[in-house]
Amino acid sequence: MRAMRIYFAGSISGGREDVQLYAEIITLLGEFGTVVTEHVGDRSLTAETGEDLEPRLIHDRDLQWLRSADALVAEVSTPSLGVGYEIAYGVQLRKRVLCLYRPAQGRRLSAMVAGCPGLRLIEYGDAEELRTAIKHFFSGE
Ligand code: 6K6
Repeated sequence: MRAMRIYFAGSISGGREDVQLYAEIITLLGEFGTVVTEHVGDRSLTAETGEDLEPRLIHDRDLQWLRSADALVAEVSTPSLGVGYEIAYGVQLRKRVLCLYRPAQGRRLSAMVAGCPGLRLIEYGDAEELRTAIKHFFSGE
């Protein structure tokens, strides 16, 4: 049986404040399958420089990876156009979609994610809750 392919989505142009957290989530996801987007947790990929590739190539490559994935896991605490776009695409393709959100004062998750029936949304506060949410999602609970 081939390993599950997991597409992890996290903010790049939207801001890299959570990049360390993305790297930790990618490590956790590695217990359940192959993460096809490990670069999202790479500190050297910044909002200003990004990857040194044409936007069209990034777009087509990322959507190809998403089509080939079994599940999409998105960290949505930092708002990102690209992550929202990937979530919509994953939902349209009827992929399994998990959105991870850390509530904080002064911000609110977009209703387009919070109200989407095609995904699982988990709110978490610490690393333990994050781990539990990911474990439950991949064990089908
Ligand atoms: C240009 C400017 C900053 O970064 C870039 C290009 N680099 C990217 N390389 C790989 N994937 C990307 C890149 N930019 C966006 N993505 C995809 O969109 C990733 O899969 C992320 O999950 C998501 C981030 O979207 P934005 O809008 O925050 O960049």
